[in-house]
Amino acid sequence: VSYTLAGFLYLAAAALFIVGLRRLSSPRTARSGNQLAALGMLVAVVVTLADRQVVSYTTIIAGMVVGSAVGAVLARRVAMTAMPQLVALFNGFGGGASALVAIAEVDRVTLEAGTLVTIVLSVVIGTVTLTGSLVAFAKLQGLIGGAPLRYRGQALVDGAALAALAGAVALTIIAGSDWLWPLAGTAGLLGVLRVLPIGGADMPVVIAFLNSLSGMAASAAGFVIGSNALIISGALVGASGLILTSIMVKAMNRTLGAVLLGGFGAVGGDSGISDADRVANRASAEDVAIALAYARSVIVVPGYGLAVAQAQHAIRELERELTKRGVEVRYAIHPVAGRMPGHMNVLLAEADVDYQRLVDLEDINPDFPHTDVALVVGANDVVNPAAREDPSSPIAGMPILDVDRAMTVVVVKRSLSPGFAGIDNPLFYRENTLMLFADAKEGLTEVVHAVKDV
Ligand code: TAP
Repeated sequence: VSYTLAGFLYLAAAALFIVGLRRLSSPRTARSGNQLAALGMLVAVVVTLADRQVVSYTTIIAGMVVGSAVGAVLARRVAMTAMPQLVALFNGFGGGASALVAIAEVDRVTLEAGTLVTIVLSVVIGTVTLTGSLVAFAKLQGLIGGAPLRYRGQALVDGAALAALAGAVALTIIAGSDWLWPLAGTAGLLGVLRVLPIGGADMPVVIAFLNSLSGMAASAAGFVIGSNALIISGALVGASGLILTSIMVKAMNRTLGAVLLGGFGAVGGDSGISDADRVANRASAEDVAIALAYARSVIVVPGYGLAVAQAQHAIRELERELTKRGVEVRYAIHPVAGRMPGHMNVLLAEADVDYQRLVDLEDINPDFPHTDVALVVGANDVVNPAAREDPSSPIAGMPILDVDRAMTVVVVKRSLSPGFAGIDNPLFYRENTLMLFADAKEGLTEVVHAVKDV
C-alpha cells in the first residue's frame, strides 16, 4: 500500500469511528453506528498489516485466532449482568497493550526527548490502567471483598508509591530505557493501591474512568509509533470515557475526586428505621393486577433484578395487556439502574419495548405525583427515598426516581434484602407501598394472568 493511500485509508477509518460514535447516541441508529465503527477498525487493521513492516504474519495470525476464540467464547458465555467486569478486563488489557507497544518500540526508534516522554506516558497510564482494572474486575467478580479497603498509614503508603513513580519517571528520562520496567512496576503498584480503597458501589465510575485512561494510553502509544489512526481512536475513547464518567458521577451525586479518593460504600450504617416500622404490606399477584388494571397511568421502574430474572419479556407482555385496557404505560430509566450504563435500555429493547415509552429521570420525576401506580421491578437503590430525605444516608443526594410520590407503589422483588449499595430502603415500609415478594419473571407472569382475568 502506498504511503498516501495508507494515510487516506487511516483517515477514512477515523471518520468511520467518529460517525459510528455519533450514531451510538440514539438507540435507533446505535446498531448501524456499531457496525460502522467495526468497519473502521477492520480498515485500520488491514491497512496496518499491509502497510507496516510487521514482524511475522504467522505470529499475528496465531494471535488473532487465539484472541478471536477467547472473545467469541466470552461473548456467548458472559451474562449481561457481568458485563462491567468484562469491560474492566478489556480496558485493562487495552492499557497493558499500549504499555507493551511503547516498551517494544524503544529498540526500534531513536530516542529523542519527545518520543521518550510519549513512551513514559504510555507505560505509566497503560500500566495503571492494567492493574487498576484487574483490581476492579476482582472486586466485581467477588474474588476480593467489594468493601473499600482502609488501613493505617494509607496516605503514607500512597505518598511513597507516588514518590517512587516520580523517581522512576525522572530516571527513565535522564538515564534512558533501562528504567522502563521499574517504571511499569511502580505505575502498576500505584494502580492497585489506588483502586483497592474504592468501594464496589463506585466501581462503575472507576471502570468508566479507566476506560478513558486506556484511550489516553492508546493515544500516547499512537504518538510513539507514529500512527494517526491510533492517536485518533485513542483520543475518542479517552474523551467518551470521560464524558461517561461525568454522567455517572452526576447520576450518583458524587465528584470524580471523591470517588477516586475512595472510602464510599462501607457496608453497615444505621438506616434509622426501627423494627416497629419495618412492616411491609405484602400483596398477591391478584392485588397487584387489580391496582394496575384500574389505573390510568403506570410508570414501570426496571432495575437490576429485572435483568437477573430475565423478566423483560414478561414486563413487555404486561405492558401489552395494560395498554389494551387503555392504561398509559411508560418506563422510567435511571442512569445507573442495573449494572452498566444503558443496561435497562438494552434489556427492554430486546423485548421490543418502544423507545418512545422510555423516559429519563429528570423528565419523568415531575410526573410521579400524577401517576396512579409506580411499578418497581427488581430496582432498589435507584428508588430509595433515603437519598432525598436522609442526609446521613450513604447515598444521600444521589438523584433517585421519586416513585414514593405516586399514588400507589408496587415493588416486585424476592425479599426485603438491600440492593447494590447494601442499605435498607424505607420505601418498602411506606403505607402506599405494596410488596409482591417473587422472582421478577415469575411474579410478573402471574400478574399478567391475573390482569387477563380482571
Ligand atoms: P439494586 O439496588 O442493586 O437492587 C436490585 C434488587 O433486585 C435487589 O434488592 C434484589 O432484591 C432484587 N432482585 C435480585 N434478583 C431478583 C429476581 N430474580 N427477581 C426480582 N428481584 C430481584 O438495583 P438498582 O435499583 O437497579 O440499582 C443499581 C445499583 O447498582 C445502584 O446502586 C448503582 O449505583 C449500582 N451500579 C450501577 C451500575 C450502572 S452503570 N448501572 C454499575 C454497577 C453498580 P431481592 O434480593 O429481595 O430480590
